Amino acid sequence: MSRAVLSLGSNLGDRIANLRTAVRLFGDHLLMASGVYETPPWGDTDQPAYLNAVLLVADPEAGPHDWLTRAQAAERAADRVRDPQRRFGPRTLDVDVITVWGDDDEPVISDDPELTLPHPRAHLRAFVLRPWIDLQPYGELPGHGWLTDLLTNGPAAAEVAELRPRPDLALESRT
Ligand code: PH2
Ligand code: MG
Ligand code: MG
Repeated sequence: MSRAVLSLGSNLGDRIANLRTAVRLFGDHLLMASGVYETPPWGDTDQPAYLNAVLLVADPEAGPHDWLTRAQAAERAADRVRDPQRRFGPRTLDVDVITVWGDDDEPVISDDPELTLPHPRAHLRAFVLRPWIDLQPYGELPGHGWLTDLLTNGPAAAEVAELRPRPDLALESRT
């Protein structure tokens, strides 16, 4: 069994439709979808606000790289165009693999430059941690500790207040 936490983000085009494209493509592998949050742009701040959410997915057959392949397929389905000059720039859909648990239920730790696990910047990003804790109140970011501690004392804590829940925009959930 492999489970994963995926982060979704969109700040171009029909943002909620782009997030829903990802949800649809994960289909039967989707366990839960978080609430949707409107978030100020992080990193490269000269771009529109994002919608962000987090998915919990599972597939007995999938290895860590399968989640990456599926994430990239979802980005293509939303017509993502990459700008090599602007690593943190605007996009129709970004799907990042945040953490993966393997057959033994242990988190996968990897410094593979194509897929570093857990995601090397997740602990800095309120727009990842806040939706994630919707799904796993006792969740832990491997190597960084409890989500609840990260959200109150970690480097992302100051930004949590800037996130705006969008209960008017829901993603599907199978639970
Ligand atoms: N993604 C980025 C850069 N900045 N800011 C927010 N609020 N949400 C994102 O998903 C995001 C970002 C590049 O991956
Ligand atoms: Mg990203
Ligand atoms: Mg990405």
